[in-house]
Amino acid sequence: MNHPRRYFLDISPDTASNPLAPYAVLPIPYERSVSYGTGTGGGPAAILKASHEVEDFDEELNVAVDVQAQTLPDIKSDALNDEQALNTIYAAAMPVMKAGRFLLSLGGEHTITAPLVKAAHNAYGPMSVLQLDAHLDLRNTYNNSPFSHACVMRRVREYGVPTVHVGIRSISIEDHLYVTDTLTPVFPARDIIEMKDLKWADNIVAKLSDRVYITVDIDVFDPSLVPGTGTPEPGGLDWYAVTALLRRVIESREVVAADIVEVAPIQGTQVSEFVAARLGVKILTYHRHQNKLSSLRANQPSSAVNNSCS
Ligand SMILES: [Mn+2]
Repeated sequence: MNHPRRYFLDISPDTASNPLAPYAVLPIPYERSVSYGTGTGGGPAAILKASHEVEDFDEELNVAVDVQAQTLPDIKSDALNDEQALNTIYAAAMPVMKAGRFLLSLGGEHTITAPLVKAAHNAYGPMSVLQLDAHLDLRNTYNNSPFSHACVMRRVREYGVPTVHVGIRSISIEDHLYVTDTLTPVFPARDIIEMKDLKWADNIVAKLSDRVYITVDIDVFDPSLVPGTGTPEPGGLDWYAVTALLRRVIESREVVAADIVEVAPIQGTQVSEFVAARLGVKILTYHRHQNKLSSLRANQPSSAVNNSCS
């Protein structure tokens, strides 16, 4: 494919290439252990393209979307073995995190989260990982590989990083025994959907340490909203549940980095990559306004908007 390089958000090329911007976006088109549908390698480019269609105003917070984000070069790993590829991801993430910049990584399959969490943990210190996903990904190996997307959270836990799992609705016996043995917190999608208020989100936040890395497998959403993913599962969360949780977490914890993975574009529809792009923008916008989130409510004029319009 010979299209020009795309940036995250429809912003000036100067900002999108500024290595001092407070936010950085890392496209990681890594696809090798997919076990069912294919196409996650095309996820990052599709998300970048879709991000140009996201409006410059946040309808929930009533603020301009004025996130200064540098888009880093794609991680190219086709010529590398699994271990080398993951080391390359680690090496790209580390300087961004060492500089204290917020890194949003775009996958690619879920495997990429392991080196990203390792870098965050080494750069920032103790933290927990919040996983939004249909699946636990806690198997020790899958298809004879420890690098499978189905094992990524097991690898993360081997770094000594505790994990909290949300939106889960597809569990292997091995996953089940592991979370039971280790008392790992799991919040099934069914329980969240049946809750009448946002107490479920508070229960999740309570399980997180002060510092948090967020990984969003796009299959946390119901496949009626996001059909373009490798292993779709019925019974997923909707847009408002996912964004309410992310808002609550970013408001009350130090979120240092995030990723959105497993987007597998389907020809003829853009909804999957657009949801991912919109979610990425939401995460960055929540983070940019984290100190004011509790006071920013929908349908109230905010000083940020008034200033930008005056
Ligand atoms: Mn999944």
